[in-house]
Amino acid sequence: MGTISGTLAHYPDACVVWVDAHADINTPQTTDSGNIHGMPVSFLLGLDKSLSEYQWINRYLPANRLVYIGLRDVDSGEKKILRENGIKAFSMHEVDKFGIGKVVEMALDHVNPKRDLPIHLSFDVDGLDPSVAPSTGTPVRGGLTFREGHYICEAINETGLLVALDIMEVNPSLADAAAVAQTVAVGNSLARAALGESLL
Ligand SMILES: [Mn+2]
Repeated sequence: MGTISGTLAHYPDACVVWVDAHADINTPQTTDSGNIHGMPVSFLLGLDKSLSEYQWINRYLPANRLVYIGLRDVDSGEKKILRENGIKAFSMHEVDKFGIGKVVEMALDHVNPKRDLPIHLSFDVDGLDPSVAPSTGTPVRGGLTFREGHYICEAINETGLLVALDIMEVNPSLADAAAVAQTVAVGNSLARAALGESLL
């Protein structure tokens, strides 16, 4: 919420590419768990303004400037919110069906059709498969491969439009030391790819 609000303050026309196993778009009304960490997108879009703690959010992201990649654990209330607000989402089903190259192209065609808007990339490492990024709080099997995750970052770098990057949910207090080192290394590697490191 903080970083995307900051991006919108500086770049009011920015779009957001949100890579995650989860949609994080519950509202205080739809949530089953009560976890605020499952709600930030609903506050950023202004779908729920009931919590006084978040009334500092005063610029809302239009629903058509958000796109998800990698979803595979979405609550029923969240599915309804996505449908009702016309929010574009590419789940792992679409990644399997079309391949990651096509999915990134379709995602950018939706939020950034003329390739002229600033891009905020929010990359939750649980978008990756838990075998790739194990040290995270809410792992979900069946996620992006190491290369699929990097491809997203590389392709967004190639647009020349990246203005902000979040690498989210790396939690070094979870899992054993080797798994922590692996997850931190993957997070660093994703950041380098987003900032322009290429294979050749
Ligand atoms: Mn997540």
